[in-house]
Amino acid sequence: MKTVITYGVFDLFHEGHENLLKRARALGDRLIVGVTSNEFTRQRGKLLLADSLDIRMANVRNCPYVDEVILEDHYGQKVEDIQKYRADVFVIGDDWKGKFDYLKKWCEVVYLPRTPGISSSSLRTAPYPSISFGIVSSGRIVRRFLQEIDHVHGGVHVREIYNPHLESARRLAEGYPDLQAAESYPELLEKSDCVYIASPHETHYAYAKEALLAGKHVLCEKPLAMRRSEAEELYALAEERSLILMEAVKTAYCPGFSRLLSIVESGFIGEVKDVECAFTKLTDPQLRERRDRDHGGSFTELASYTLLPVLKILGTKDLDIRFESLLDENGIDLYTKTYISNGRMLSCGKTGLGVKSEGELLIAGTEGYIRVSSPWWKTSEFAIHREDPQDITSFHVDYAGEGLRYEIAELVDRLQGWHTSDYHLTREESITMAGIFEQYLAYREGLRGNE
Ligand code: C2G
Repeated sequence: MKTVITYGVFDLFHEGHENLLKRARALGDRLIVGVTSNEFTRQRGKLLLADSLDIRMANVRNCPYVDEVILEDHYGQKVEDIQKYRADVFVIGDDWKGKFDYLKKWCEVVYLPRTPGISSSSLRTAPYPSISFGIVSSGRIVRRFLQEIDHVHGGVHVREIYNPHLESARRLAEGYPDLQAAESYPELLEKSDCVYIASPHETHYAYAKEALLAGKHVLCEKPLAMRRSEAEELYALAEERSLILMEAVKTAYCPGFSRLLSIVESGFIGEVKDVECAFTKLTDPQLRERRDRDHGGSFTELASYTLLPVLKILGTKDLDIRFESLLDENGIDLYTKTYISNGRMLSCGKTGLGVKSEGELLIAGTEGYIRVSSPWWKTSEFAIHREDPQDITSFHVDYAGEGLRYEIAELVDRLQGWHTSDYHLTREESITMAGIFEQYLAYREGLRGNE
């Protein structure tokens, strides 16, 4: 009996997949198909999936040429499976030509021609064939965004960029053949489905509001707004118009952070009692965030990150909030500690600009603690510790590139309608953050008054 094995994601199962499986089965007497898990698919760089794993496996199982379906969830598994299932032939489409030659040590390797004209990617973009992003601002983050969006293969393109300093947008656009500098914000809105707002903090609210009023989806850099009422208004506008509004706190959308939260929720460390985290940076004192007396400082710059695990774990209700800041001679906070408690759990988030500390996140519970290694906001390595110092369970989840690809992928997922929940960063969490920014700015004003 000749066993054939093949692997694939099989998202939106289509005739290309079926043809491949038919020809694979014809090479032997039994066909085993490995369907790649969501997490492993993502780890291999494909961020968008329309179908759940259950549906993808069921579609493959229902295909008449398939005898057995297995799950593929890690690198190196093919080598194990070929030996375990005594596979004689490994088959894959010729888009992978040469990539699996190392398997020839164990079995025959066959690359079959792909069926032309059809792919999961082209089907995935069908509901929203092409999503045009317009970017507001041309600061440091924009180049990163342009690199990261290339990793989200869902028909997303950046076409327009706008900066009130038109010259600066033009200069940036020159480096990218598909990018145009818009002459005005309304022009950018008119030509885009969706805007990414990465302008200075204090301008976010106005840009986001104008975009929503013009019927455009919004991905807005943090902080979305500096007042609770502004954030509430923006989410209400988005809801009325069935538009997506997302605050780009990138940690919220990265796979490692989601895994961490799920582990906390599942009671691995018992009841959580404390959350401590820090995000500090040594930056050039000439930068905007060190000079802008009204909107600069460590809190406005970095607290969106430190507030994230706190609100995720403590929730948004009945919070008691207290701040302690050290201001520089311009009245800008160089270092701030934010203490938030809800009567059952405590927390402390530290932000610093020009002050450096360890960028760790520690979550203490009644049965142990979780330590997320620095930089915790790019969540990748974390470990669960218990009373016995030898008792450590470690986790590693990939964090790819600059991490912005995860929030972009989430936006595309939601635009395409594959995923409708905002659980990674809820409206309530985002609004609560805006309220805490408002409270902080009032606290800092008070401190300045005392000087
Ligand atoms: N395929 C094909 N013709 C198409 C589209 C896909 O023959 N028009 C083949 C692919 O070459 C692959 C299989 O169908 O052999 C599954 O394709 P995908 O779902 O795109 O999965 P892929 O990314 O190739 O996953 O670990 C291996 C991977 O999981 C392979």
